[in-house]
Formats: sequence, C-alpha cells, structure tokens
Amino acid sequence: MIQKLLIANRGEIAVRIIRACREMGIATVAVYSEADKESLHTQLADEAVCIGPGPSAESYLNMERIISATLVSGADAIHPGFGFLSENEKFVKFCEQCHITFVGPCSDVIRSLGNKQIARNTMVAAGVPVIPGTDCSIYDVETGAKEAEHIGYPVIIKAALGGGGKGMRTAHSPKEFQLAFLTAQKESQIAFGDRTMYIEHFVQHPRHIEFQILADSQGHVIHLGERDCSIQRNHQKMIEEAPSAAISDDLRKRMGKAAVKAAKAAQYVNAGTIEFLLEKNEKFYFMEMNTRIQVEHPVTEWVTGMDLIKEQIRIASGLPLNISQKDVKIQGHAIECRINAENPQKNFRPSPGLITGLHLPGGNGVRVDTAIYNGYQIPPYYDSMLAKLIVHGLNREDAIAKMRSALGETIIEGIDTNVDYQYEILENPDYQAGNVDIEFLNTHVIAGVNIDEV
Ligand code: MV4
Repeated sequence: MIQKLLIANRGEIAVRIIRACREMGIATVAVYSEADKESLHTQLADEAVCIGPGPSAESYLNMERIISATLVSGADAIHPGFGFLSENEKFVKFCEQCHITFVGPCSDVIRSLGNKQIARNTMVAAGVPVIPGTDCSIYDVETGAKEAEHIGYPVIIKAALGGGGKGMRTAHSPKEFQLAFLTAQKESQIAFGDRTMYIEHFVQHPRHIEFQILADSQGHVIHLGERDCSIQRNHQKMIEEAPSAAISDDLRKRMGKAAVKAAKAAQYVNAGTIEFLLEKNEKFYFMEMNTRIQVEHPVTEWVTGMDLIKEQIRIASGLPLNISQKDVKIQGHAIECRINAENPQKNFRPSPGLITGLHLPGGNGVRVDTAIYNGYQIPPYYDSMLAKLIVHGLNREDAIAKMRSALGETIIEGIDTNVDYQYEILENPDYQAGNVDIEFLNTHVIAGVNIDEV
C-alpha cells in the first residue's frame, strides 16, 4: 500500500486528494509555487515543498523539480490530479524509471490513447462503434480531400495528438476543405509539433456523454454509468450531470458494455473516462479516452456512493476492485456547476484578485469542492475555476431545484464570477426539459449573453 503520496497539483483537486489520503491514513506532500504559498493545499498537507515561481511552466509543469521533491520527501507515489502533468507520457515514464508509483495508467497506455488516430483504430478492431472516418494518418491536403469526399460532407479534420478542440476544423463542402485542413494542421504543428491528421464525418448537434470506468491490475473492468457534459463553451465544460436525461436503462447497458470493451482493448488500469457522442436516434460513437481523474468526477461519486480518488489509490497500490458490475447502482440525480472567476458579459474574461467576502452554500444534498477562503488572493497564472458546486436530489427536477437554491445563496465578493450566468442556465426551459446538446450555449441567449456574438 502507498504510505506517502505527493500531490502534483493545486487548488480544489489537490485538497480533494489530501482529504482522501487523510481518511486512508496516507501521509501527504504538497508541492506549491511561489504564488501558492498561502494556498489551502499548501496548508492542509502534512508537508509542503516549494517547486518554483508562479508560472506553471516553472513549477507545476516542471518534471525534474516534482520528481526531486518526491525523492527528497520520501514519498512513494504521485497523484497528478487533472491538467498539468496528468496525461504526460514523458512524466509517467520518468516516474516509472525512478520507481515512483504513478496514480494512473502506465506510460505506454497514455501514449496509445493520447494518439487519437491509434485509439480510434484500437476501438475499430475491438468492435466499439466509432464515427465513420479515415483508418490511416493523413498528411497532405489532396489525400485528405479525397477521403472527405468518400466519407461524405460535412467532415471534421482532427489532429492525431489533439483533444479538447485544439487542431480541429470542420468543412461543410469541398470548397471549405483546403483552408480547414491546412489551418488545423498548422495549429497541430504549433501545439503538438506533429502534422498527423485524421478525418471523420461531422456529427451535428450530438450530446457529449462520457462513461466512468475503473480497471484494476488483475484485469477486472467495471463502469459507473455516464455523465452528460453537453453544457460547455469553447470545450470548457460548465455543467455536468449524472445520469443523463437522454439515456434509458437499456442504452446505458449498451454504452456501458462498449465503454468496458474500450478500456479492455486499451489494456487500461486505474480510473478512466470514455467519451462518446450521442445522436438523437440513440446512435453513439467512441470519441476519445481520458486517462486522468476528471473535474466532474463528484457527480459519479454521488450517484454511485463511491470515492473515486480512494479507488484510484487502491488500484495504484495493486489491490483488486472490491465490487463487480452488478453491485453498481445509480441512485438519484447529481448536477455539478463549475464556478469560475470570469466575467460572462465580457467574453468570459478571467477575473483574478482578492476575495473580500464569501458565503458558500451547504445543507442537505449540497457539496462544495473548493480551495478558496475569505481573504484568498487568486493568482493570475492558473485556471479560473474557483469551486465546484455539486448537488444530489431524488431526480433531475429535484436536483435542479437544489442547485438553483445553492447558486442563489452563493456570495463571492471582490472578483467577477459566472454564478449568475449558471443560475440563468438552470432557469432555461430547454435546460429544464433536458433538451440539450453540445451547441446549447451557442443556440440560447443566457443572461443576455449570446456566445456566437461575443
Ligand atoms: C467531433 C464532433 C462532431 N463530429 N467529432 C471536440 C473536442 C474533441 N474531444 C472532439 N470534439 C468533437 N468531435 C465528430 N466526428 C464534435 C466535437 C465537439 C464537441 C464534442 C464534445 C463536447 C463539446 C464539443 C464542442 C465542439 C465540438
């Protein structure tokens, strides 16, 4: 069993991991940047090591400093949280070479799934439904245009090493293809140093549905149901919920089977997420697999009663899963709203600064995951997410009512936040009817904000 864990992250996820360790009797080491000296994770951990200046590249992304901090503190494992080095194959390889347990899958699996073209082919071979598209890497625009003609327009051109929307362009007709391809490829070259592209049919107005899976090192794989993450802006999720209003028990069984098949095909170990696109006619397609714990994991925790961070740590310690698929029951409905320091009226411009007043909600069925406190100075260097507000109700309607109450009670003074914007989404009749897809925020005016206009 892991004795001492270093958390290579900051903010609410670092705090979430420290709390899980404390419950499990595992000692914790925080790493922090000079800008995070007063941060909650720095104060809550048993030990804390400064790893460099504020900018991430010099601290939370600095592999040598993080490995050194691990060895110096005598920690035997690293939990990467999400973002930063969590899906960095090179960092995980580094850990493996230093005999440090990485809480996540091994570097080979991260590399195979990080290349979306390879992941796609793995899933085709395993019989997991994928979106019609190319089965070979595409490097030049002429070959690409021929393939696009064959697939049928509209198409989407994606970078093999992409994900989260980078190096991705759509083309609705042959006329648009050349510019879209070259733009996506150039973006991929700059962001990933790689020109490998692939092409798929462009699925219009789908939902984003992702399945949580757990896989142990003995080869057992289970799924914990889905999260509906359709409410997003610029590939940043805003609201996530479990279960999805669009998924019947029968469809959940079929998608869950596909998710487990996908994880097995990838020889996956630890907690992972299979992303699908879901069409109105219940057709679903594998999109990519995320190899980290995700921001929105609490909604799955609440409908299944499990602690996903503890499960990750147990799996990384070599323990087998102590439940099987038939033990997984989805109970009630959970919703998460991400509270960001940003101004929706000003194109969601980030709003770092001093928190001068704070009241967070609580009570029956309300959970707040955050690292902020009254008097906390939000540094300008990192992600704008301040808190996750999570509620659990008997059903979706009940959960929406709880979330409206919780958002209505929330007071964060000194900076701009998206709390009112989130409240307005929950008031929207289409949202309340469960009538959502990935274009929701582009096709609805929320709090006077039309995203396509700003
Ligand atoms: C797609 C798609 C439609 N058709 N692929 C977005 C990021 C990356 N995970 C892949 N993405 C998409 N791939 C095909 N063939 C639409 C998206 C997409 C999207 C997916 C999920 C959630 C939000 C999204 C926003 C824009 C585009």
